[in-house]
Amino acid sequence: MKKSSMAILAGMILVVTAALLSGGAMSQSGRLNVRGIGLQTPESVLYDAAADVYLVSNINGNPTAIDDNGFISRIAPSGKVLSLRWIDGRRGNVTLNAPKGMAIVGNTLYVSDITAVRMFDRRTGRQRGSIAIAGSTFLNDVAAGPDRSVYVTDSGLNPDFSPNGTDAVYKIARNGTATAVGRGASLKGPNGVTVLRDGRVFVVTFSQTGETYSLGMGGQPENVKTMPKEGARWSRRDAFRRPFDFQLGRIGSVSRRSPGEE
Ligand SMILES: [Ca+2]
Repeated sequence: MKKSSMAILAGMILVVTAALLSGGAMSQSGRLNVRGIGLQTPESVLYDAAADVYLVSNINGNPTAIDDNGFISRIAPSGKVLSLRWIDGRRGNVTLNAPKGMAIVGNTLYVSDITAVRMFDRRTGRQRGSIAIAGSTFLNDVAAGPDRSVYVTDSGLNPDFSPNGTDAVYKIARNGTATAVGRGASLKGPNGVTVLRDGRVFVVTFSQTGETYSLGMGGQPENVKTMPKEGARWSRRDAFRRPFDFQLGRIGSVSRRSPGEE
């Protein structure tokens, strides 16, 4: 290869790298991969339809560490990073350790954070307080209910991911009061949660048995379904398909990864 060709090639690589660093790259399938932007243990993605932006929760470290360094990124549908640390636990006026699930009700963004649910202004990112969930250990997914309530799961896990029995699904009423609508080891580590318009609550388990179920009136699992096996492992989804899932595919590379990875 001639020297001049090498120079051109080197230039091309730089352009591609710059494109990746600046946001996303559209693949032939139409999927947009956002990487190389500084995400830290990205956990979940929420589409804010009113603002037409994607919010990405970043655990940034261990999922149970009280390190106040979690952050939430704001990304445009084009893949452009509007603000990597839009909400940032490292700021003095923000408490956020290991953000996981998120949901929006009205103009409030709810974010699970180990043993509390943090609230932020959906428009400005300003913190609007926090709701401690007594007895919880590993709050995970968050979902908006039909009556402007918010549901949050507790997967009941120790820092080493062994079960500890605090398994529960909590409902936070509009006045901020949290009550368990299901509780106990029979819930098998509630992970993903979604709530239908009729109020039915569906849960995906964290456990390796790979189950989904709806919560009965007494808070017990009903309509238990086992998910298909993927190779030797059970599928262990974090979330259900929601109406905006087709859009989630546009930033498909944002998914659960090992701590420290991007
Ligand atoms: Ca953290």
